[in-house]
Amino acid sequence: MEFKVPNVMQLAFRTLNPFKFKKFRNRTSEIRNQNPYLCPPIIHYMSKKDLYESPDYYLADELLSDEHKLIRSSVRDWVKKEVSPIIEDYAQRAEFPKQLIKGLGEIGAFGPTIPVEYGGAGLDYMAYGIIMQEIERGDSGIRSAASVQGSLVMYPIYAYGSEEQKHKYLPKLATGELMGCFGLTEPDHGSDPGGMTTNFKDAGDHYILNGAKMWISNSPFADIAIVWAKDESGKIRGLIVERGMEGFTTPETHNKWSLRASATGELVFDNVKVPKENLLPNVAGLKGPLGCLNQARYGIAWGALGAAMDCYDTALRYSKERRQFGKPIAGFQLQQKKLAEMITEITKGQLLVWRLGVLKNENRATPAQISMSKRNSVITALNIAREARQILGGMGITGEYPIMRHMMNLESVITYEGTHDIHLLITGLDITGEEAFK
Ligand code: TGC
Ligand code: FAD
Repeated sequence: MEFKVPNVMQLAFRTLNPFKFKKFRNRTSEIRNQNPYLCPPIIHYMSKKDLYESPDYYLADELLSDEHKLIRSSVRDWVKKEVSPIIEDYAQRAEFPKQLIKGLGEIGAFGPTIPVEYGGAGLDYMAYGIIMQEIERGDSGIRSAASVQGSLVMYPIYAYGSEEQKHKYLPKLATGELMGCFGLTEPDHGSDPGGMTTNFKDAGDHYILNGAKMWISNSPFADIAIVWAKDESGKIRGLIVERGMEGFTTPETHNKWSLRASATGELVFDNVKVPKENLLPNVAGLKGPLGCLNQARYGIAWGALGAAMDCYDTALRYSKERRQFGKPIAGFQLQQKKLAEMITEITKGQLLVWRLGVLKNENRATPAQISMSKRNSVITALNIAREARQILGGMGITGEYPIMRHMMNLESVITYEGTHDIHLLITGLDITGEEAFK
């Protein structure tokens, strides 16, 4: 059920002062008594209005071009208009808002860096990061859908696919006419995807695919899946599997407390006949899927900071408005410590991802640098969400504000695309030369 704020309410908030507020409250109580749906408690209106302003303590905006700022403001406007008003309801109902797909395509969120000739937006990596940041500011689940589509479905087709595959799939994926998912993780192989058992055999004019993938974002509604499986020699290869192929099913995973507005499921292959032209010809080995993860992890490094900034912005505004013991709680040292530490960590994170964007544009960002940023942004966001929730007191646990939703989402973000531990071990390996995974 989409929530609509009646115009009269919006007007009232624009002109809020203590006198009008009192009159307004009395009037809303009256209306609420007559029709609770039309006028739920007043706090609902206050929180549903998306007042977000991004913090920029070190004037990092000066590091962005006018084009980057324009992209940011249009994506931000889109999120405020299309995502913020509905996302809480969809998260509560554990449903992906499919009506956003078309708009995500229109704002360039699907394959921002894919060249225009294949239907992508042809933007640079800074723009890609900014788009992910603005979308995840709205919700990590919506950013997930975009990350998977752009970095984990379009990117492998673009980087490892044949010209026919690129022309067949990329333009439709860029608009959202086709949606995709990425199958790497298996029930018994998560952090260690090299141990996968999903496999395919040569059966003359096609392959026969068997196995199962688990925890797959977008799987329940995806039209195609990029599936990583071992060939008869044990080499990992990528296959494009299409919905409707006999023996291919995508059961949905239920009962998630996290990423509730993102659809997650399995991919099950029972003797699926895959045409030979659906093999990605230009990559073999674990570096295929890991190369895609570099793209997606880069987007998360920016995206998670978006969630952090939303939590900070919400908590800062609330702390100035909420009064206890006769003054705003922003005036208490304990709350200032929380807020000051939040803005410090956000500022550090902003500078880190900006520099990573420069390196990525120059094709100099290493996978280990991307790991460091993904890990740093996600733990920063999770810590900020936890502290911000406390600043809101009891209100912080409700869906009236975005913080608890962000916090629960981030529990997935810290696990997928490589866990917090795995990224630390990647940094450890990079600086010592000693592998500590095995
Ligand atoms: P290892 O022996 O180190 O490497 C095997 C081959 O891969 C190469 N390689 C990479 N290539 C490109 N990018 C990277 N980041 C790479 N890391 C390694 C490596 O050079 C080697 O190449 P070659 O030519 O010598 O064969 O592999 P390992 O088995 O020891 O594993 C290393 C480890 C643990 C770091 C890796 O497996 C890993 O990253 N594990 C985490 C798994 C993971 O991140 N899964 C994510 C699944 S997808 C997902 O979560 C999507 S969520 C999407 C959403 O909703 O937003
Ligand atoms: P495990 O690998 O079993 O890890 C369990 C714990 O052990 C973790 O704390 C981990 O850090 C630790 N650990 C593991 N190995 C080591 C080690 N060597 N040293 C120290 N500690 C270690 N996958 C996809 O392929 N496609 C998707 O679209 C996708 N979407 C997802 C969406 C959601 C909501 C979630 C939750 C997951 C998704 N994943 C997806 C899977 C995700 O990538 C895996 O969950 C993740 O890689 C971790 O694997 P695991 O859950 O099996 O945990």
